[in-house]
Amino acid sequence: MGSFVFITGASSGFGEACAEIFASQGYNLVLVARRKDRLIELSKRLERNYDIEAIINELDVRDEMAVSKVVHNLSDRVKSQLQILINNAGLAAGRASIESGLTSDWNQMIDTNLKGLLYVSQQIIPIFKKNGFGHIFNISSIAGKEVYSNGNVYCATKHAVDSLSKAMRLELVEFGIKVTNIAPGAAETEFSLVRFKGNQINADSVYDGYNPLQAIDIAETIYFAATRPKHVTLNDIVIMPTDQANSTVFHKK
Ligand code: NDP
Ligand code: 8X3
Repeated sequence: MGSFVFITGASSGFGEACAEIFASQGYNLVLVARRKDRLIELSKRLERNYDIEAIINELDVRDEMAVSKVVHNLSDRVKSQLQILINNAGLAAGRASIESGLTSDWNQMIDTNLKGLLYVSQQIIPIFKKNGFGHIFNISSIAGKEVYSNGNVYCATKHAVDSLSKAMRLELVEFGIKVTNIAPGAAETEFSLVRFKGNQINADSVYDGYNPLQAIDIAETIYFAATRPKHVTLNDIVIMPTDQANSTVFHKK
């Protein structure tokens, strides 16, 4: 097939699951994240199991120059076959009121979820334009549709991702580039462990008493959207656990 998929935050959760599903269907990969050891392990496994090419780069998406360098250093062959960008790298840091929140947490979320997504997109969009096709997936959240208590800055970054998806659609429609915004509800990944800074008990309690989404559910949804006919784009997908009604109402047993 030859097509390449560029995935940010490929070292765990949704990004890793996307890498697996696209590899299993014969796509080649460019995988970036900060934890290089995980990328090495993942790329070796996927190349062995699916006979695909997986290029890895240790990358902090907050580093504008490093983002530019990683994309610049892709070969012309890879660039010409790059078809899909999954802007997935992101996190919540803490869950606190504005009065008591840590500004370092705010900076990390804004710099990663918002500015990092912009830096990567700015580098990839010209490649898609040159290729005459491309599909951008922006991972927002139900937190990008609704605001919940003490979610302030995380919700704001995800609302911003939702807005940027709309903005990209306006800018890219004339180039045949698709933009899909994905807004998942609660999914059991490393997300809560990161949010609660390694506190496993607090992280586990987020998923107590109901059946959350798994990373594979998001990956399958992205794969489905990526494989629609050329004239069809799924613009905005809200995907929830059946046990979750909105960002705060869960059916717990
Ligand atoms: P994980 O914590 O499992 O994965 C997050 C990924 O983002 C990791 O691969 C991590 O890699 C990467 N990442 C974080 N910061 C950076 C950075 N500065 N530079 C590069 N990569 C970075 O969580 P999820 O898979 O759940 O999260 C993926 C996305 O989905 C996030 O944007 C999250 O906000 C969003 N989301 C999650 C939901 C959930 O309930 N789980 C629901 C809705 C949206 P590394 O640490 O190696 O850099
Ligand atoms: C992750 C889902 O509801 O914890 O974006 O913000 S939520």
